[in-house]
Amino acid sequence: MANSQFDYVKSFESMDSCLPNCWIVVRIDGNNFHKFSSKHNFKKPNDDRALGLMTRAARSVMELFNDVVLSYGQSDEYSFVFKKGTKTYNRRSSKLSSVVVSQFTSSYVYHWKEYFPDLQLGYPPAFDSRTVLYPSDKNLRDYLSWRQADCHINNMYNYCFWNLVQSGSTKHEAQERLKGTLSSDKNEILFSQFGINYNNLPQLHRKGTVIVRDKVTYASRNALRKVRWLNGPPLCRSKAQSMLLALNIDIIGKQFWEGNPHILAA
Ligand code: DGT
Ligand code: MG
Ligand code: MG
Ligand code: MG
Ligand code: MG
Repeated sequence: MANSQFDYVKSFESMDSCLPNCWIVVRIDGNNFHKFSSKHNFKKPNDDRALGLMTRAARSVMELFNDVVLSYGQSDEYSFVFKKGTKTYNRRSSKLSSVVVSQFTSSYVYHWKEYFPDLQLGYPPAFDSRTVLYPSDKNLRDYLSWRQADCHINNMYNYCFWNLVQSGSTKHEAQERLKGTLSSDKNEILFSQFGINYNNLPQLHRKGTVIVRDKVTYASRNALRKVRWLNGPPLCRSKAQSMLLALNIDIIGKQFWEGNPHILAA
């Protein structure tokens, strides 16, 4: 029924193409994961199975979209960075964010059993999604730094909070104890009360996870040791399938970016 009397309704759809020449970031975040993590007895403050499943789902997104040059995840969120010049879906914001979050969510459910073999999924989880544009490399790096700093701040708070609770404080008392404390105070609580040296806690918890593609040259040999190949070791897959690396390293400092200049050059 081409050119029918109904065609005009198409014009009500709004154009939502992302501005050219900007980094496109799609961030997904678990919807009410406070409840979801509690219902599935996630380990506190970090459940490595849950974090592993998040990274598995992020890998699916990067396998679907070759133009995602980097992704960064922590807690119940992942950010996907599309290269500045991507033409995927004509840069339509709603199409990008909806397909990313849909692929992520279905993968999360699809792979659940591999990460929680003894626990049935209690109900279908949902994730929200948004698209944000960053016009400069500095803006993009600051965005990623913001997310990694958030990971650090929450992680430190949560380690203190749950150690206080596990050692007999009520949640209210733990909250009161931590109110107004600085990072140095929390370090001290962890060390003197619980014998925990914050800097020795797993990098996965302190830094979150950054996923990059092959071609990666390493900022340091140190970083190389922390590499986890997500889809098999290099050189044994066809070139068509890109190799994805998961790293639990600092992305705030310049070392990561200077060691991997191709990411911002994308
Ligand atoms: P939202 O995003 O506004 O729908 O609400 P939530 O509840 O998802 O809140 P959000 O995203 O700010 O915080 C993430 C929640 O997920 C927080 O309650 C802690 C929980 N969570 C995430 N990862 C873990 C984990 O590894 N272990 C545990 N126990 N909880 C986790
Ligand atoms: Mg959430
Ligand atoms: Mg929230
Ligand atoms: Mg969150
Ligand atoms: Mg269609």
